[in-house]
This record gives sequence, structure tokens and C-alpha cells, in this order.
Amino acid sequence: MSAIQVAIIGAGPSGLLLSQLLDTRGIESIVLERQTREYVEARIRAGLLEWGTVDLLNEAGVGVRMMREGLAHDGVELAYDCRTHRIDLQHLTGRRVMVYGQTEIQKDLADARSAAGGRIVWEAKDVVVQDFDGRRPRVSYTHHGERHEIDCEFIAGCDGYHGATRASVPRDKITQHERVYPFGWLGILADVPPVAEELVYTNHARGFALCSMRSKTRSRYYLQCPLDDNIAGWPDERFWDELRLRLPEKYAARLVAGTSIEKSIAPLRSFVAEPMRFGRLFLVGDAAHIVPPTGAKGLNLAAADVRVLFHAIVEYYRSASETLLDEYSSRALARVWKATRFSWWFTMLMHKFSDETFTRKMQLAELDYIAGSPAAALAFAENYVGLGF
Ligand code: RFL
Ligand code: PHB
Repeated sequence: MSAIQVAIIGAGPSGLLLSQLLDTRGIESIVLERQTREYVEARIRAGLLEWGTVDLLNEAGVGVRMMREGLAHDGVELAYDCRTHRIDLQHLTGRRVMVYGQTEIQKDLADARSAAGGRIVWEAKDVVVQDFDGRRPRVSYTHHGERHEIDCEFIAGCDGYHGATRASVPRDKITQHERVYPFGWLGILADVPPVAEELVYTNHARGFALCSMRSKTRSRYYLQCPLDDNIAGWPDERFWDELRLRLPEKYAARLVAGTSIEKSIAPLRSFVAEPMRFGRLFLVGDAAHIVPPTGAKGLNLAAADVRVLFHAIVEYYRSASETLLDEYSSRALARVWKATRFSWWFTMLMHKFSDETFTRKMQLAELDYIAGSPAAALAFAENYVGLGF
């Protein structure tokens, strides 16, 4: 049996970033990941970073490639009812956002951990967390058929929505809040130039569409689709035809179709588990909360949790003070609920819910209000670029 300061479950962005940050302060961790490195790095997910996330990645020493290859955007467009309205994020808030794929962050983090000799166990199966109520939590797992056990001081549950850590908390100690939306997002990745320089979120009578990107030559597009649709029913041509129908004319005319590199359907949900701390077990990122992707808050919230926990653990090892550890859950949740509200609101504003005209009229009136009112535009912009701490 070996002892370690922090056992981190999950090598997604939360787990690797926490491990990397702790290492900058000489705090030892081990990361246990159920999947292979290749599998984790192939998952196409987030693409838009708040500047607070950019700063944290730089603080962790993994921002060099992001600063070179990422695309900083000063604004974002809302399209509705055959018109477009640009929200000037930089002018309204003094802040920008960064386009840089989660796949790239994942690679940069894994490279940095391996260069620093960090301990990551890929394919760690049947992870069990125990005794986190006391001062000596334990984690056990199977690797290549052999069972291992680790003694540690803290456990960080960075194992996503379907992970083992939240599931090991007694039911009467945790409250879970959930909203499931009656549609999904069909996403496509293709090596074609994006239709616009910035992201375009479209409210259309046929359903929501989003034009995003990974670079100036790689586009990421999404369409609202029924939850029971499957990929086989969406050959590339159908996707491009439907996207063209939903986009404002000027972008539809510019749309370049191409072969998809990846295509997937994701359900949309809002989910928050409270509290986020159970003795010496801390839930981080998607393990504690899920937001619908409208507004791109998921990865950014995960990074914000990591930041709060990182400072709390550093403070503990520096001064033996548990104050920041005690405050972790309430500080993280204050931000989580605000981002949950924004993602829910933006989802409700942009998607088709039924054929009922009243709901759509309300959406269009609100979009028109944002377009015409600097106060409403500012409220949107400050949430989109990320609220302060
Ligand atoms: P992850 O990325 O799910 O990583 C959890 C890791 O834990 C592992 N794991 C286990 N390991 C050991 N034992 C177990 N029992 C385990 N169970 C699970 C998993 O294999 C995995 O490697 O959670 P993390 O690190 O908290 O990161 C969260 C983000 O990945 C997520 O919030 C974002 O991807 C959400 N998201 C977006 N966020 C943004 O900020 N901006 C965006 O533009 C954005 N776009 C998106 C998104 C998510 C999407 N989907 C598919 C959910 C777009 C999409 C389509
Ligand atoms: C993405 O590029 O994947 C993306 C961007 C913005 C969102 C959601 C997803 O709101």
C-alpha cells in the first residue's frame, strides 16, 4: 500500500488540470482513469473558453500552444427572424473568449503531466473510494487484472457525470436537481472554412443551429434534433441541407459543405448535485454538474471548480488551515448556479419547443430586446464571457 496526498479520479480536463496545478506547488497526486489515453483524447466536445479558463491553463504552464493556435474572438452573433445581431463582448465587458478545442487541451495537459513524470494510471478499472469521512481516505482499483489500494489525504472526484465518486456518496447526504430538455444537438466536424469569423447562434422556426469552429479551416456545426434521431438518419448531405435552411441568408450563401470527420448526437440536460464536498471527497466539474452546451459553460465551470479546489488544497498544505476547504462547496456552487441559470435561459431562448406561436413570439421579442437595449446586451455579454469569482 502506498500513500499519496491527492487521489484524482478521472483524467478529463478537470482531473489533469488539477493534477498539473498541484504539481506546480509540489503537491503530489495520482490520476486514475478508466479509459485509455487515446480514447479520452478522441472525444470531441467543448470548443469555447472563457478568459478565466485561458488564464488558469497559462498558470498551469500548459497554455503555450493555445496562445499560438487558439482564436481569440471579440464578439458573437445572434441570428433570428432573418436578421443577425452582433454582441460586441470586448466593447461591453472588456473581455474576449478563446476558440480552442477540448481535444487540444486534453493533449496539452497529458503531455505536460507525462513530461513532469506525473502518475496517471490509464485503464484503471472498478475504482472504489472509501473512508472519505475520516482523515485517511482510501481508493482501490484494478489495473491489468491486479487490484491496488492507495492511502491518500484527499480525493478529487473528476470522473464526469457517469463516474464512481458521486455514486459512492450516501443518498441522504446529497441533493440532485435536474432538468432534461426534449431535444438533442447533432454535431458535425468538417475541414471546411467556417461561415463567419465569430460564432453564430441561430433561432429558426425549424429549430436551433450553431456555427462554431476549431480553426480557420475546421468548422464545428450543430443542429437541434429530436432526441430519438440517430446518426444513420443524418447523412452529411441532409445535415448541410438542413443547416442551410436554418441559417440567415448571408451565411447560407457562404456555407461550404464537406465530408464529416465526426458526427454525434448529445442530449441536453441541466444537473446540479449539492453539496460538492463530503468530508475529504470533493466533486469537481461534470461529476457535480452538467449544463446544456448552449453558451459553452461546461468546461469553463469545470476549470472554475478546479481553481477553487486548487487554492484550498494549497492553503491546507501551506498553513494547515481548512477554511478554504470548508468553503469549497459554497464558493463553487455560487458560480455553478449562475452558469446553470444562464445556460438554461439561453437554451430556452434559442430552441424550438413546439409549434405554438406564442413561445416563439416571446423568444423573438426577447432577442429583439437584447439587440436594442445596451443593458440587455451587457447582461448577455457578461454571462457569456464568464462571471467573476
Ligand atoms: P469529463 O470530461 O467527462 O472527464 C471525466 C473523466 O473521468 C473518467 N471516468 C472514470 N475514471 C475512473 N473511474 C471511473 N469510474 C470513471 N468514470 C468516468 C472518464 O472516462 C473521463 O475521462 O469531465 P470533466 O473533466 O469534469 O470535464 C467536463 C467537460 O468535459 C464538459 O463540461 C464539456 O465538454 C462540456 N461542453 C462544453 N463546455 C464548454 O465549456 N464549452 C463548450 O463549447 C462545450 N461544448 C460540451 C460541448 C459538451 C458536449 N457534450 C458532448 C457533452 C459540446 C458538447 C457536444
Ligand atoms: C463548440 O465549438 O463545440 C461549441 C461552441 C459554443 C457552444 C457550444 C459548443 O455554445
